[in-house]
Amino acid sequence: MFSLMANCCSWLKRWREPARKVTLVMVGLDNAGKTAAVRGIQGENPQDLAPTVGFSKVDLKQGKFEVTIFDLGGGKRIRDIWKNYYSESHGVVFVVDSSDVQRIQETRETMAQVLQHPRIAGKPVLVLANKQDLEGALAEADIIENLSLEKLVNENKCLCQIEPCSAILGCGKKVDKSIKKGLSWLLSNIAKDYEAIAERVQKDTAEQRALEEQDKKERAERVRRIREERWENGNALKSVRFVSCCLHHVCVF
Ligand code: G3D
Ligand code: MG
Repeated sequence: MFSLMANCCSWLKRWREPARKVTLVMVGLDNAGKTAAVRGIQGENPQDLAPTVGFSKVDLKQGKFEVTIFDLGGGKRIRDIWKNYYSESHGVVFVVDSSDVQRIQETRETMAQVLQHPRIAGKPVLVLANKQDLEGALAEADIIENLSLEKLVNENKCLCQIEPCSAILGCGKKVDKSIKKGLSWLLSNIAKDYEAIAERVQKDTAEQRALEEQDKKERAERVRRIREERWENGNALKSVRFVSCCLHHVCVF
């Protein structure tokens, strides 16, 4: 009887809690299946895809969470923008193409760079070992070994869960259960430490905005100076032309 009342109280407490806003960054090499996974979670056809140019932002509701997912382009040249999204992220979804054995080292190096970043280290990470439906796809244990996942997450103090999955299996309610399970794991681990992560997100985001603002001012100042120099040079050139024109007239007379 007592435990029933305790359960009711904790359910009531959770029910009255306000919705929590969570931002996730979804990264991984190009072609890993990030957009397919996010579309499946969103309830849209995961096979109806175009390559991600830059990034796409997806807002969805998951139980008590209002989730924003930044699905970032994974091409080598665009990976440099990922760090711009780290400060506002509460957690990470790293998608791996388990069938692409040739690029597993590149995946390992990329994952190491993400987890080592000071604005990511310490945050929870979900690894989706995607494309398990393809023949020759690496199994969970092989992925853990090839990515040195245990070492990586221990060194960077990231809670981590790996889910072997297939993003093209279905969408909405029919999305691969492992993706659903992984997402619930990630959200519940963020919720457990929500105040601390949210405080960090707020501080890091404010710092990043201040840096961006400073950058913007410096760039504007540089442009102003270049324009000023050009204007001065232009005027100097006009004076030279004017003087040479006068001299020419003097000579003619
Ligand atoms: P990205 O966003 O990480 O770059 P995409 O990757 O989601 O755009 O997916 C890249 C390609 O992989 C797509 O095929 C997509 O259909 C396929 N794909 C994604 N997930 C899976 C999966 O679990 N299994 C299989 N077999 N294929 C998957 P196309 O042909 O459109 O390039
Ligand atoms: Mg994409």
